[in-house]
Amino acid sequence: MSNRQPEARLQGLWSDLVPVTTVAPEGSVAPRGSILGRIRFTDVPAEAALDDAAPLLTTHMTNEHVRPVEEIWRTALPVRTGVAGDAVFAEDGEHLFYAVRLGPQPVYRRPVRELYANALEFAWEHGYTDLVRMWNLIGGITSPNAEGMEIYRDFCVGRAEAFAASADRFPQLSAATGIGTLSPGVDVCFLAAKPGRAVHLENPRQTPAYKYPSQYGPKSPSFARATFLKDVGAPESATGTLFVSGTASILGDDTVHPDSVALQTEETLRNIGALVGGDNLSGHGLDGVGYDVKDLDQVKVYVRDAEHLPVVRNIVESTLPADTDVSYFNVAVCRPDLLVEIEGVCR
Ligand code: 3EB
Repeated sequence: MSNRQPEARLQGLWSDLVPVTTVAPEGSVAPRGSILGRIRFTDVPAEAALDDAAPLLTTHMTNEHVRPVEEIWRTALPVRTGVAGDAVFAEDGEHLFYAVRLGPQPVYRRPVRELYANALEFAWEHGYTDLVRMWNLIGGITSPNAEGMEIYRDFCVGRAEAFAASADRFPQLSAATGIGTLSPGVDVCFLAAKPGRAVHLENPRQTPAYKYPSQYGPKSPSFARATFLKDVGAPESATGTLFVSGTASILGDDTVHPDSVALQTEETLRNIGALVGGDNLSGHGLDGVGYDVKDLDQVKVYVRDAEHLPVVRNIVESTLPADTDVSYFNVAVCRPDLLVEIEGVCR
């Protein structure tokens, strides 16, 4: 396997997390801001590390069917970076980016619980008590662990135990993605913020994941369908960024259209439309803000079977504007009957 640099960058993933002008002291940072964190989607995994003085998570999520890409989170504020155990982090006083890789395990439950406990403890200690967006990139997601339990279910147990143990500190779950990778092990990273800016959303078409019945696993997945992050210094205003979780062809708690990738893609886009629409946002106390599925950007599309890539691309490209940043990954989704999952950001 080669260790080459990504050939392509998701332009839209050069993201300013905060409105530059309102918070950056004049001339204190480079015009495009500092890097808070990077996620490199490439053909070999690596330990989370500081690279060029910025946190870098490297995950094995590309193969011959898709292009390597890099997601970059920027901020206009001065950044402090560091190492905490196996994890790397950066903070700017408003936001925290934290990234860590857990190598292959016979059973994930306990090491995942410890990873999450450490991560939540770190965020709490540094004052980043609003979780905003979490990514859980899981090798062999629908394969059995050493005890025969599906790795995603095994992962969910450890994560749920960590959240249960810190429920007094983190009573609210944030937007997240749980998706397959192409190497064993689990890559986790997240964005968190100082308190008072995050509003977590559910989807009117879907059962909250934390209420999924036990047929999907002994512990329900710990995430919300989206998180709205209000702009810094605008607690009353409805301006901000909406982080849309990995979304699939699920209605209620049921997978729908198990045999049609086209119908799954269309249902997923309808789910996102219902999630980001003004009715749903106002139902969560966010008045005067609402989006259309066409506003989704920094899009990641996960497709289980390589032969489905063309049909999924066609539907996504005919739904979203031509200048939308979309990246495709050929990885497994967390239920064997899910063929596609889509996430993104609305601004
Ligand atoms: C779903 O709706 C699809 O376990 O963190 C989506 C987003 C999914 C996040 C997670 C799982 C997760 O249940 C799977």
